[in-house]
Amino acid sequence: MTRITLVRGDITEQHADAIVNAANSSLMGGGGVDGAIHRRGGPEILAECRALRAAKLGRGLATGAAVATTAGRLPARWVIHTVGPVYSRAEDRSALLASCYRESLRVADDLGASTVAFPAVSAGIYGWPMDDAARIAVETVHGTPSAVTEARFVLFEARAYIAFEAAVAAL
Ligand code: AR6
Repeated sequence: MTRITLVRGDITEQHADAIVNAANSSLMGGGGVDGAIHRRGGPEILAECRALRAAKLGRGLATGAAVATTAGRLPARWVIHTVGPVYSRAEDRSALLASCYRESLRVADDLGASTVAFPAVSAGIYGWPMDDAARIAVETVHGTPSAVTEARFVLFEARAYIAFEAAVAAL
């Protein structure tokens, strides 16, 4: 049974076995959480991402998929990179967002990670409305069987924390 916890803060400072990165399919870094993780974690993470691209992800990491690297100088042991969908009003991409959380938990199980910190995937640069992003995140983690003992949502902004609190209360 995975316990869901919420904290306000910066995911790069989290002491957890793994932290999840809201990456893009290139795995070559970007803004938001992705930028912060590569900046604070140092060049080792990017070097591993390059190696993964060269070895088995020639076309990049698909939306909804997840893959792990070590965490360089971060307190966590691993970074699980996942690619959220860009929000669209025209098309329902919720299944892809749910897949990010399911696949990240699957990778965490493969690694033997018991504590995993998640950001609000897709709810920043990718434009997903926060309440909906929070509901999908919380319901998916709650509904996914895994050996992870703690899934910690690390929310940067007050409005994100409030949205996740409401989503947990609605479970
Ligand atoms: N710790 C925790 N949460 C954070 C942090 C942090 N250090 N920094 C930002 N957030 P985003 P996305 C929050 O944009 O929407 C990148 O360029 C942020 O306030 O990081 O999935 C990638 O390379 C928001 O609530 O991820 C992709 O191109 C949430 O994390 C693209 O952005 C997610 O915001 C991915 O966009």
